[in-house]
Amino acid sequence: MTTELLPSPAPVEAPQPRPRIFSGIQPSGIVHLGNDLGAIRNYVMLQWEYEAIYCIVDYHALTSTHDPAVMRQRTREMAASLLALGLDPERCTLFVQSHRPEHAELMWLLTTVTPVSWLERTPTYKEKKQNQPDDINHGLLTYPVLQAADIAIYKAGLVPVGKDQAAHLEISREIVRAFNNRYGVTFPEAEAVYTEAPVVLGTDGVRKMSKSVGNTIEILGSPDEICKQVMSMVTDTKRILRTDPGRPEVCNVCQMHRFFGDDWEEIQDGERTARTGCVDTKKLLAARIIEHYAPARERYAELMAHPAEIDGILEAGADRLKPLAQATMDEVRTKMGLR
Ligand code: AQP
Repeated sequence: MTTELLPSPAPVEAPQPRPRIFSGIQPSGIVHLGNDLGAIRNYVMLQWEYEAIYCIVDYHALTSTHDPAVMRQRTREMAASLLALGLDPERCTLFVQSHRPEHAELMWLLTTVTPVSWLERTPTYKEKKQNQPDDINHGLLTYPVLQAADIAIYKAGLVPVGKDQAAHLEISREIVRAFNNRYGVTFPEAEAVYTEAPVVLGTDGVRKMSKSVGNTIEILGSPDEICKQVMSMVTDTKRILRTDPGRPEVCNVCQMHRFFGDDWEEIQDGERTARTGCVDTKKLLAARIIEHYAPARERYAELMAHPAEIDGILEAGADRLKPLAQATMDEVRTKMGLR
């Protein structure tokens, strides 16, 4: 009788931790199409593959929102918007920046490795100086250091954002590099992750869609509001008559159709051959945006009717992050000679 050797059991592999990502969004109340196509779609998708941490950055918003009641309301609205658009608190951690005060402490420590000249050259700082000349507070200048701290405190390696954040993220990388050089490697230099629409143009068809410019399409607004905003969109400025052939490659309306339906080629062709007019293309886009976001709009209304549920999710998120944030702070304080 031969004795057969049993095959040795395959080594049991420990489950690999999912790589960590982080992103922040300001509690601005409204969510526009640029936020969704440029960033939130990635938040939703990446929560399945990554350990995803998403933060409503109220400390940042204090640089321009000064009414406490407005701040509270907008924070809740932003949380409800993100949840309505698909963030799942079972798959990701959603929390409010000020609920984890370690962000502010790390920011202070990082300011000590950050030359002021880096901050003064930030494009958004220069922009804000023009947009709110009567309120150039120090927070506007140090905004990128707080952003660096937001990402670094969780040692996130990837940051889903829109392209408008590229310069900020580059400064974040420089800041953590400066820290690592001085105190030893502590933080990863996080990389941006972009969607297929890293820059969504506003209804003017020229500038980035942005609340402060007032060229937004508010996706969770009423169908009437969405319709009005879409119908105000600037199309191909060289197409004067209905019979003029259009240039879909420069028409913002046509470009947006790419994300709402699988007949983009046909829509482009219709415009190119003047088979369809700009008004037709806009009406169709408005209808599709309204339809696409209808379930999110419904969910948003439900959530806003149950504020305690929203607050519970945010609180649980901040609690879950406490050990991680505190471990980083312990390490940083030790490395900097603070203990
Ligand atoms: N137009 C856009 N195209 C692509 N991505 C965009 N994002 C914002 N606008 C566009 C991305 O959305 C995320 C949240 O950004 P934020 O917190 O800066 O959002 P916001 O305040 O709503 O952006 P605005 O409208 O541009 O604000 P203001 O006018 O106040 O400065 C980020 O990942 C951002 O890249």
